[in-house]
Amino acid sequence: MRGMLHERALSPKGGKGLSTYVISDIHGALEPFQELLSTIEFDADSEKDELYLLGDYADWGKQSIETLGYIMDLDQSPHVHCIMGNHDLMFLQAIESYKLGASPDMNWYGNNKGYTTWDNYLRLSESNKEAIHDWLYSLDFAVDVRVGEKLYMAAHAYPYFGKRGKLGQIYTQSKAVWQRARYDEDPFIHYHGRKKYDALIIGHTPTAFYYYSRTGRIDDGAYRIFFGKKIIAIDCGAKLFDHPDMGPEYDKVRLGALRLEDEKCFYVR
Ligand SMILES: [Mn+2]
Repeated sequence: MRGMLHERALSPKGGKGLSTYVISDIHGALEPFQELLSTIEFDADSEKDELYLLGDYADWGKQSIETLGYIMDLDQSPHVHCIMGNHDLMFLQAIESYKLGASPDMNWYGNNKGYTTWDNYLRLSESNKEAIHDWLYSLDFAVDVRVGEKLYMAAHAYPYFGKRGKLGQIYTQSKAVWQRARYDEDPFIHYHGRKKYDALIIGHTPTAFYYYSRTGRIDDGAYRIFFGKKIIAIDCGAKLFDHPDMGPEYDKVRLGALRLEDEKCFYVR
């Protein structure tokens, strides 16, 4: 569902209560994603549940197009909110180029493992191609989420505050999907508006990077949700699920969900 501000009360005590979940960087891992949704007992038809997906739905994983289709269906619910990631923006740019008769950018296709996405996209019917284009085009770059007393901004990588003229918009949108926040930074330092954000919730960078930045070492638990002073990082490395060749980290990566009411973390692998 589109829209910029969502307000949630805190969960009432007892039972599951109101639950606001964030998940990011699914990267074509459809079955783990479905397993995670059943782990958190997410019900897209319930007033009690809200789900924020912070981008990078496709690429890396083998089931990229299937994952997109599944999430596009989920997004029909008013309780599901999808944000743009850098991979989603690269895919959208590839589609736009294709419409003009050009090839997709090799940096996406190769370096960023968009090839399964693109090869399978080309096999889709024209109406399914158009549906994916329109959905990608509709994605927001950030959303405010209020849960109890706390105000979060959820974005793929970095804050986005909307229009600042054409160039400013392109620049800040690009930052919102690409810029790697540091573990100890206040990403709102240059924001001079009236809102008081408690934290930025992001995907984009596997959390092991943040644990390593903070402590100088990586342990077996490095692929868990990271809580910094002003950032909460939730990409636990699921993009490697279909890449056992990518080294020793493969055994440790997970797909995580965070419930904002009580900061409880859920994982599948
Ligand atoms: Mn990303």
